[in-house]
Amino acid sequence: MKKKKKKKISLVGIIMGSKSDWKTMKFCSDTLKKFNITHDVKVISAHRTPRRLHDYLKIAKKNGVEIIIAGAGGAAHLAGVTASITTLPVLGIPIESKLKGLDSLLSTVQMPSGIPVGTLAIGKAGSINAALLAVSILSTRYSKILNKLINYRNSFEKKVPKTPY
Ligand code: RP5
Repeated sequence: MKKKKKKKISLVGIIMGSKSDWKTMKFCSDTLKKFNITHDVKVISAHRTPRRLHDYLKIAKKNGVEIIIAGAGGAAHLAGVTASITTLPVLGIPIESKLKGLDSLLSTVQMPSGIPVGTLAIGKAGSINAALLAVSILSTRYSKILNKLINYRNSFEKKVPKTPY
């Protein structure tokens, strides 16, 4: 009898408003890969593909996704709309835009009370930090991830010189 293939569970779901966001969101995926965190990556826009967002969130929760990371630029409502649909924690990455990402930052961070979005910095730093924050959240539940995070922090400290010259 053929063995049934074990379904790979994604712990993190990365979504972004446009394919053009990938150059920033790739840093998030690459950082999760360093920690061997299974994740899926989708282009889903709150205004261009609202049905896709609803469908994805339904499936994501059923499939074991524990954290959603959403990146969007301009009038960046993707993270907020996502947080309004799901009870999973949502981390938002403001993508650099024509206004240098300030519009994206304010649209993502300024959620009225009731529906929170954990907003990171604009662009690459936010993309990397969203992944690291997801790692940190997951580390409270998964000891393997915690060990990796501790190692990462230790190696990070070693990389910083003690003097500036
Ligand atoms: C947003 O509009 C996307 O997240 C992207 O950052 C921005 C521009 O999208 P494109 O015109 O490049 O598809 O919805």
